[in-house]
Amino acid sequence: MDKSRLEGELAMLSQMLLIRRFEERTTQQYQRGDRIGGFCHLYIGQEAVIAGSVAATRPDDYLITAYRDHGHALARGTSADACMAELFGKATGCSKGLGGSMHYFDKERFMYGGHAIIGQHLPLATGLAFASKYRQEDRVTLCYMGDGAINIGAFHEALNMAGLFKLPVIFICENNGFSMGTHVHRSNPLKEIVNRGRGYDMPGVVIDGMDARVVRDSLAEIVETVRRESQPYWVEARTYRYRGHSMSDPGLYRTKEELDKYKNLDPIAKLSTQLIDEGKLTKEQFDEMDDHAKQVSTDAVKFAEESPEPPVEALYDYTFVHTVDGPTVAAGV
Ligand SMILES: Cc1ncc(C[n+]2csc(CCOP(=O)(O)OP(=O)(O)O)c2C)c(N)n1
Ligand SMILES: [Mg+2]
Repeated sequence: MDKSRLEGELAMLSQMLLIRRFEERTTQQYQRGDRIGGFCHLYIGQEAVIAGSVAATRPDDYLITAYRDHGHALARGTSADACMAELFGKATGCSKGLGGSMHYFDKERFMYGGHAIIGQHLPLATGLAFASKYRQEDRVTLCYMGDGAINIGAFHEALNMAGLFKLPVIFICENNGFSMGTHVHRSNPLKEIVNRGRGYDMPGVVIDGMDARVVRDSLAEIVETVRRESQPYWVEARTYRYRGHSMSDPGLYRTKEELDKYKNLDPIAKLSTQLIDEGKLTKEQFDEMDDHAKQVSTDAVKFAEESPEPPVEALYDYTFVHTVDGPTVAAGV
């Protein structure tokens, strides 16, 4: 394995560890009850999808996702401090404390959210891809969604237009088997979700979303095609979330056997074992990486605790109002 490939794999591993440890700290802080308000959805188990994608793309490719967004921001390089502070509703958060868990945003890193309404962000992804094509930039847009999004009207409008205008967008369905407690085969008639792109003449592939190397290699090829040809692509990444839908979900709709089966496919264990078996990483080096991820996450809690609340005047910032005698204006920005 050449040096840059190894560095890339170590980066994927450290991103996955950071996401995992960050979200474990998040769980502790959420359960205290006095620190993190609103809904909070964990990405634990799905980390290989974003780590592999980031390894296959450029930092200036557009990225947009749904509300299970902590991993997407962390892997893109938004600091754990800014991510934790956002959960705490602090002014130093990546959305200035006004968005919370479901609305991370980092324009500097071309991360266009964090969107809470299912399927809402798909037309935005089509718009981002349209913008880059119109401006003759060679960016691709990565649009992540859950399996629940494929039954929403906006999904079909967004894919239709992306297909019609041949836009450079990769729609990635993170199929974790469930929309809240509803199994994917109880919410749509398709035997294979990968076939959903066919109606829009999009090539589609199924990838193993539990294996970071597979995600990286598959996406690297797709990204190359999409960038070169300017065309949309449909990807079904099969994955699994280990935790409940949100913090308040006891997850009674799945069996212990099912959970155990997927725990054996853990993406962090998979990549670290591969690297250790190949002599590219020692157990001690792995432990050091893990300790670092834990420390960064612990430090992020401290940073969030010590950060200021947004000022009261910020209440109307980034809010759009319609005036009686004029056009829509942004208030307080
Ligand atoms: C339009 C709309 N309908 C319903 C909801 C409530 N809701 C929140 S999450 C969710 C399940 C979505 O599941 P999926 O798309 O598979 O994403 P996952 O949670 O598995 O990541 C639903 C129905 C919503 N946010 N938006
Ligand atoms: Mg799902």
